[in-house]
Amino acid sequence: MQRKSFHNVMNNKNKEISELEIEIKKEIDSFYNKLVSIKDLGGLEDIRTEYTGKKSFIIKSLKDIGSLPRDLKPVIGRELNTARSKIELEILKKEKFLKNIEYEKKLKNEGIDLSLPGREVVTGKKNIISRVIEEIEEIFIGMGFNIAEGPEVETDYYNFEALNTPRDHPARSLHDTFFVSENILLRTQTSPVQIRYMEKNKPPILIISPGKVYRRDYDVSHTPMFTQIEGLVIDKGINFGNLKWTLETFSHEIFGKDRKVRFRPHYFPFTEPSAEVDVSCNICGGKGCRVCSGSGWLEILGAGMVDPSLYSFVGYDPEEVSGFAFGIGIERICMLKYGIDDLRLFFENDLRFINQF
Ligand code: 2NL
Repeated sequence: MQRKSFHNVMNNKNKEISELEIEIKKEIDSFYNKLVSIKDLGGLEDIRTEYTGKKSFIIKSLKDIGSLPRDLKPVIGRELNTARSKIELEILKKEKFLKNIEYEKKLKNEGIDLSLPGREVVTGKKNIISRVIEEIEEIFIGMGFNIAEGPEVETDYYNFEALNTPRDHPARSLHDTFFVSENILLRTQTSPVQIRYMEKNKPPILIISPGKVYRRDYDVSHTPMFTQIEGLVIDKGINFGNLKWTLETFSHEIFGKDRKVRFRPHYFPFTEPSAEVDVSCNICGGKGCRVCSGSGWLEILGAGMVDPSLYSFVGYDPEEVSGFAFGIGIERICMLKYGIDDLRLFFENDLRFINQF
């Protein structure tokens, strides 16, 4: 119960000063009685308000002090202020004490049990395509090649024109191209990177250009985006023997020395002569099976001697230099290396697929 204020006590003007002091002492006693039973900070806030708030006995009495006889004012005023300081100090002490207890409790609850097993940290993994690109890059870097990169959005000129594929060339229909505008397109191969490189550099040239390429196709063996590494070697006296050695060496590094390699005549608009390169099928050992369609061979890349007519686009003299080029489809290499039978698996990002590697 909140007591009224000193004012009421003073209604009887003759009240003795000792009686007023008893009132103050009663208030302090009642405060101490309550304080000992306070067990938490919430309860402490309640008695802080009850004994030092605007409506508390002490504060109300201090306000009403003007109504006391002149000689009592300083004495009672001092006693009230002393009582107030005492109460405030006790509350602060108790507050510190309770906060300490709560902190200890919190520490205990949050205690770390070192015997518990650690939480698994889920980390990302490099995509299998990226890993195979890196593996292929290492092989060619080992042979002295440099890596060249370029834009995925290309001009018609660098993607087709400068690669011997003018608009009316029948080979254009081989690539279903994503056009951005009449002359801007998503590159269908990484050869434009090599044209740009030749424009800026003189032979000897020894580069590979890895990257994403785009074609309008979608089924088990085609996706609208896929990954390619093209290679280009140009110098004085480069011949088909150099091409054969380079690609045989590559095939053995990536698939193993036990695999046979063969070169089959083929056609590309930018190379002459051209070839496709096969490795012997590892499933049937070359006897013929479902994977190699009974042929005993698996196609892994296309290549050829750079058509001399290309040199006019980049200012090289075809009488001075010659070279070879090749193109490797990364997804195809991955499929053969890891026995993956659907190209679309690479792009679906199913964790069950990704986590296998
Ligand atoms: C394939 C075939 C090939 C090239 C790419 C090329 C590049 C320049 C000049 C001449 Cl700059 N040729 N690239 C040559 C032959 C084949 O790719 O089947 N790729 C998956």
